Amino acid sequence: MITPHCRATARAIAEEEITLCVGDTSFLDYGGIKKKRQGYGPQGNGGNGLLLHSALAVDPAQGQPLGLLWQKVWNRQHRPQPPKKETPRQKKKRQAKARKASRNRPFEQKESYRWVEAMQAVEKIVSPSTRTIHVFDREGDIAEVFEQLNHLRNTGVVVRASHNRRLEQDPNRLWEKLEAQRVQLEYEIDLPKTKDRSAHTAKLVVRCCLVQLQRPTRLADSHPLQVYAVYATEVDPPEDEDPVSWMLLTSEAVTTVEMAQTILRWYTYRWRVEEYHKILKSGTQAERYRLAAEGMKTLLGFLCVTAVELLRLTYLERTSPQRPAQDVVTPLQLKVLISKTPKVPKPLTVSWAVKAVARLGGYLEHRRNTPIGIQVLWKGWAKLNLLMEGWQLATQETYREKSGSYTQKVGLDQSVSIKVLIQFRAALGCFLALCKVIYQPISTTLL
Ligand SMILES: [Mn+2]
Repeated sequence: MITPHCRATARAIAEEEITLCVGDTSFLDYGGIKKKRQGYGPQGNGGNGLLLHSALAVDPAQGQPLGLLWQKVWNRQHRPQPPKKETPRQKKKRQAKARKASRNRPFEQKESYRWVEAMQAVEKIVSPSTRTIHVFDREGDIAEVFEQLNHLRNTGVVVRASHNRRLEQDPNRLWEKLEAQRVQLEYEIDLPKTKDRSAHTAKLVVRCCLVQLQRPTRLADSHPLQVYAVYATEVDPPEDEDPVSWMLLTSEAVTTVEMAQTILRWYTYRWRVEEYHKILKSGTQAERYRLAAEGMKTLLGFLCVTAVELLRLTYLERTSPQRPAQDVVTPLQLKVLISKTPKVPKPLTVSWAVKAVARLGGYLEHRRNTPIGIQVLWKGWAKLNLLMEGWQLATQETYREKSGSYTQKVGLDQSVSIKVLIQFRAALGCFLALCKVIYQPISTTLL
């Protein structure tokens, strides 16, 4: 569904030497759906929903989100109910059997395959002259991710380590090895707010070195897994907060302190993908719908593109406010925004356009100190779409008076075209189903 959007992102970064691709998985909860459960599945402790894994391109210099490069939506399978009168021994036996079955499943069928799948899929669509560096959190610390680097030409990673891995030909494990290194760098970094900590400037001490991770037995035949480790720990954290402690593993050569600093900065950009998932849920309200799973997966394609566009807009206002407004809004959106602005400045910049959208969403301009937030931008965006629809309806009305026909519509834009597309997909579905019905008897007679 979002393939055209991913291709457009890839085209936009084709000239870049390096692009970051930040990845993360999010649960979409549809627990309120009592019927139409088919196609949804459990998540965490039961529940009913979908899983969404996103790979978001981010510019390495300023952390500007650029668009999605890959996305996957899936659902877990409901487990069969355990037999009612089960003895503890039978239960143990059943669980051991399930564990063994999941161990023996090929990697491609496991959920963790998504991290490697993202690396492969992105390398396929990004230009061969661009190096893509994936940024993963601790969930992405799986040996297959590092192993995959041996098979891809233009792909690198920055992964936060989760396991205190053994090292090849070294009695120390990863953490011990890094703690034994001297401090190479002390510096300060701005950290965004997360659920575990407040937004603050952290003072970090950084150690780094080259390590060779021991291969798990399932990868015994593969090339050595050689990566650089960058270990940053916070000194004097804010009161009542745990100090930041990041063990980052990267394919990129960390031979200077500047590079170590760059790797740490890149890791902070991983937060963009979390923000994107947040917009998808709180802004476009992706969990509010009550559709059958197939329809929901299709609709998600639209919501995702809208959400990522909003994220891009929010950051463009901060990273390149002076670019022309035409870069972020369509001609029709521009017309509506100009009509809604009392004093139109010249030239029209990104900063003006984003503020104009935010103002529609209730942004108070006299409070200049507060940066434009995602919430207010989302509200403004929704209102802008409504205004555009009105604008289009009005222009169509005059058109109809002249020609007496509805069929030739003028000025189709986003909100209207989304509806048309959904209808088109439904029609296409019917058509394909019909084709199947007609085609099957023919093919059986032919055989
Ligand atoms: Mn995660």
